[in-house]
Amino acid sequence: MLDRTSAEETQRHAFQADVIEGLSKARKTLPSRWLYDDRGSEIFEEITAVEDYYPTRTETAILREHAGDMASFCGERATVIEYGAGASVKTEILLGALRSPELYVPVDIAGDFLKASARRIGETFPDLAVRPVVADFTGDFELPDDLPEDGRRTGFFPGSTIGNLDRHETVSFLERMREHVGGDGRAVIGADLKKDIPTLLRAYDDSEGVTAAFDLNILTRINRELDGDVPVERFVHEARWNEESSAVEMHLRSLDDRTVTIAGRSFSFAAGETIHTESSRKYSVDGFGELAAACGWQVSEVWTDEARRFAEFGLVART
Ligand code: AVI
Repeated sequence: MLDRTSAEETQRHAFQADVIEGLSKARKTLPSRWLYDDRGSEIFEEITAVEDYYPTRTETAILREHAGDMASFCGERATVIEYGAGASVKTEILLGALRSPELYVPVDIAGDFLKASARRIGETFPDLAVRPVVADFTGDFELPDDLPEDGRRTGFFPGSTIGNLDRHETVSFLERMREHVGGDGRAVIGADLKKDIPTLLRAYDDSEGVTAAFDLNILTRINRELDGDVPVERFVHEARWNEESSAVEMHLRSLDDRTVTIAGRSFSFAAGETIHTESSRKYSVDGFGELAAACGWQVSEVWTDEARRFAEFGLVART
């Protein structure tokens, strides 16, 4: 395994390469995963508690209300594979409802974070075996080959993180998950549903300014880690609806014509030009079903809230 310093160095190089590539494009863009440095992750936690940002509390309520049905759906002696290990409360709701679960396999690229959440789950559920896997779940990776044979496998992907993947990543992800769970497998996936545009835009440009701080933090990160001179206060956060991709987009808009230097390179902005920092796709129940069907799944259950803001999809592997 890489030691901490070389892991950080590798990470910094990848960040620099993505920033240079993204800001060199005619339409400037940055991969959204770079929003999550320590400060970004902290601000994201704050977002989940903001009144205008409905997804987290809505999904948590759906999980609480339907945990018993979800447990039946997963079956007895289940192995649960969670893609991304960050959703502590949601994970605990599902695991707590399962009947004699066999094993929990959290998958996350952040080794320290993964270890901490695996330890916490182990303490909360002392009878449950926990087998963390360090991997980037948006790429190909293998599960340990000695997972239990009895009991079904369920892939768990809450949080509507699926909405942050592009079309190609979403398809590969659903196909990979299908392979991981095998013939009799299941999946429980949280996805945010299409709704009126003002509600969507408010969720991504909240009145408390927390999402704006989250978005702008990527510029602070660029200045700190890549020796940049971007005047953060001369950029503003913006949320836009993109009908074609059915996504809310976050952008950072430059207020002025300016040239900035990052990692020794110059990048020019026209006043009003933006950097696209994230897309958050919103699904219809039918649209999600069609996508899942194209990736080897069938929608069996749709657990949703009364206002149908958010859905937890129960998928069955098609054989
Ligand atoms: C992590 N992800 C599901 C969030 C979302 O809603 O797309 C990220 C986020 N960006 C701004 N607010 C929340």
